[in-house]
Amino acid sequence: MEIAPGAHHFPRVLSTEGQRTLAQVCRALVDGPVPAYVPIVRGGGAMHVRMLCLGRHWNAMTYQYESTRSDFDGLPPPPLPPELRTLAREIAAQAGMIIDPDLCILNYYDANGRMGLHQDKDEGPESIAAGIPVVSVSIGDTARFLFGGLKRRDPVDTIALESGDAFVFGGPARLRYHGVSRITPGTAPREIGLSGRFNLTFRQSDEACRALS
Ligand SMILES: O=C(O)CCC(=O)C(=O)O
Repeated sequence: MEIAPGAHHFPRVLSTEGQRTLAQVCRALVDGPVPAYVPIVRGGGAMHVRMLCLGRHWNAMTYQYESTRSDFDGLPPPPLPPELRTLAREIAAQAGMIIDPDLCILNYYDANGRMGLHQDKDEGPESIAAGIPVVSVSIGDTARFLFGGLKRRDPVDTIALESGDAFVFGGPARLRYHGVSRITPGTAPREIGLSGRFNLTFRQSDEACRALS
């Protein structure tokens, strides 16, 4: 379903079994040796998610990617698992887009989880100018996803992102504002054994663009 030029919502790209497997992978990662944490942003406020970056770390103080978590514990982020990279590539292809992601931001939302309207613009000028998409995959509780325009004050569409859904925004939609206003607790399919919501956003940084060229 094309929401806007370059923005596609794919309901239930993951089967129930696929969601269950992904939930297990995400849980093992966020509770693993390099655990998810609640980032403090540069204004001093705490984010309303637990975050774990894979491949490269997004520093919430500098809004830059780096090889160690210098705003938290100094550890290198876990690598991006190859099967997740493949999943992102396949979903982008369904939208007619190409990505070779080198990083993923994995966020866990509890019942009070949310994320303010923002643009994803830290991946670098080359990646953004090329319109390389952000590929988002959601599992667990349904989120009220807000998808706006290129200016913060533009009107927003509200889209329910359910468990197993993907959302891809690239090309002319790459810099659209987006966020999550709320989670609906208890809406995750019972079979996947997850309370709350995981969202994974796959991205390709300029470093990866240069390595490929
Ligand atoms: O959780 C979502 O659906 C959106 C996540 C997001 O906007 C981000 O990680 O930048």
